[in-house]
Amino acid sequence: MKHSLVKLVACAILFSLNLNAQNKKPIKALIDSNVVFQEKDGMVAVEAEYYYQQTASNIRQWYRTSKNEQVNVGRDEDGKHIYDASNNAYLEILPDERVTHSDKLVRGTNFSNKPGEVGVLNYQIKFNTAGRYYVWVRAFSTGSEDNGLHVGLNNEWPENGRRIQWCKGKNEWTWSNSQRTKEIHCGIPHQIYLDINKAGVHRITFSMREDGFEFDKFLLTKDINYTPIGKDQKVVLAKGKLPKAFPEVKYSYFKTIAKSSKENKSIAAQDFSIKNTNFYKHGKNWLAVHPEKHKEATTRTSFNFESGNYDIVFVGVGENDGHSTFTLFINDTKIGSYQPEITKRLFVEGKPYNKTWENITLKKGDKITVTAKVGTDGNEYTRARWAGIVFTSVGKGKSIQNAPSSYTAGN
Ligand SMILES: [Ca+2]
Ligand SMILES: [Ca+2]
Ligand SMILES: [Ca+2]
Ligand SMILES: [Ca+2]
Repeated sequence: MKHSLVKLVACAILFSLNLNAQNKKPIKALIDSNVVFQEKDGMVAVEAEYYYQQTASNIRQWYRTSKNEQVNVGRDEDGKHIYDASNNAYLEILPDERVTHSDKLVRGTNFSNKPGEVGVLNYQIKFNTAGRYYVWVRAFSTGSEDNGLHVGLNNEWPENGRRIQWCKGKNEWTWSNSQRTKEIHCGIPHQIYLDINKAGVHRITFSMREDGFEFDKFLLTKDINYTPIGKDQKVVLAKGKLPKAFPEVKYSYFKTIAKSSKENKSIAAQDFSIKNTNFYKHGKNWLAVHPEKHKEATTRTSFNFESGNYDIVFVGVGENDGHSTFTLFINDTKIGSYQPEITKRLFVEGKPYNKTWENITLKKGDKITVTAKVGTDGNEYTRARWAGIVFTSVGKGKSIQNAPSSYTAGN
C-alpha cells in the first residue's frame, strides 16, 4: 500500500518534470523525410501537422494541439480549436505576442513580411504532373493579428506565395486562397499559387507572417475554380507511413455559449416537452419536425429562473435545404420570428443561425412557447432543428455568441 503510494507520487513528479521539459524543447516532428505525399488528378492535400522538418524556429515555433497536447510557452490567449480540425490536430505558431493592433509590432519576431524569416515548415510532395497549382490553406483566426502566412517552393519564396490572408470566417476553420495587397487588405482570390516546373518530388514550405496563426491543412489544386469545403480531400502518400489519427473531440456550440458566463440561464430544446407538439427528438441535442408528417410544431415550458430583464439568444440550426422559421412567445406576447441562414453543410449551429432579442422582461413562471416551421428549397425540406434558448444579462446577448460553430451537435 505504502509502496504503491510512493510509486504514484514519484510518477506524478516525473510526469510534471517531463511536461515542463517538453514545453521548452522543440517538438519532434511526427514524420521524417521518408514520408512523401502525392499529387493525383491535379490535387494534393496535406495535414499541417505532417511536416517533416521545422527550420528558422529560434524566435517562434509551430506547436501541435490535439486532445491530449497543448503547450505553455508564453502568451497565447485563444483557446483550443481541435473540434472540426482535420485529423483532430493542428499547428499554432507561438508565443502570440501581438494579439491586437495595439500590441507593438516587432518585425522578424511577432510579424514577418519576409517569407522564410520566421517559423518555416517543410513538406515533400511528389507531383505526377507539372503546372500551376493554386494553394489553399485551412486556418483558424480569432482576431486581426493572427491571419497571415507565406508559402514557398524549393528554397524560393515566389511573389504569388506571399501574404495569404483571411478576413471572413472568424472563429471557425476557414480555407483561403487570397493574397493580401496594399490596396485590398482582405486579399484577392486565386492569387496564391505555385508553378511546378516538372514532375517529381518538390519541397513545399510555409512561414509565419503573424504569430498566433493556427494551421490545420493545405491543399494544392490545378483547378482555379475548386473551393475546398470542410475537411475536404484525404491525404495521399507516395512513400512512407503516417501515424494514426488523433483522438476526436466532441463540442456543442449551444452548450458552450450556455456555459460561457455564470449568470447565463438556459433551456435546451430537449428540455421542452414533445408530447402532442409535432416535434421529435433529433439525436441528443435537438428538437426537429419531420416534414413528411408535419410542417409546423409548437412546444411550451415554464421560465423557472429569477424574474428580471434578460437578453434572449435563440439557437436555431442552419440547414442546407432552406430557411426554417422560429417564433418565440412569452405568455401570449409574440417576441419575434426569424429564419436562420442557409448553409453549405447539412447542419450548423453558430452565430449566423441565432436570433437575439434584447432586454426582455421575464417573470418566474412565465410560459415560453416556441413555434417552428419547416422551410424548403423547392425540392427538399428543412426539419426546423433547434438547440435551445440562452437567457443572459442585458447587454451580453451579442458577445456570448462568439464561439466556434458546431456541425453535428445533434448526434
Ligand atoms: Ca492559441
Ligand atoms: Ca499575433
Ligand atoms: Ca491563435
Ligand atoms: Ca490537421
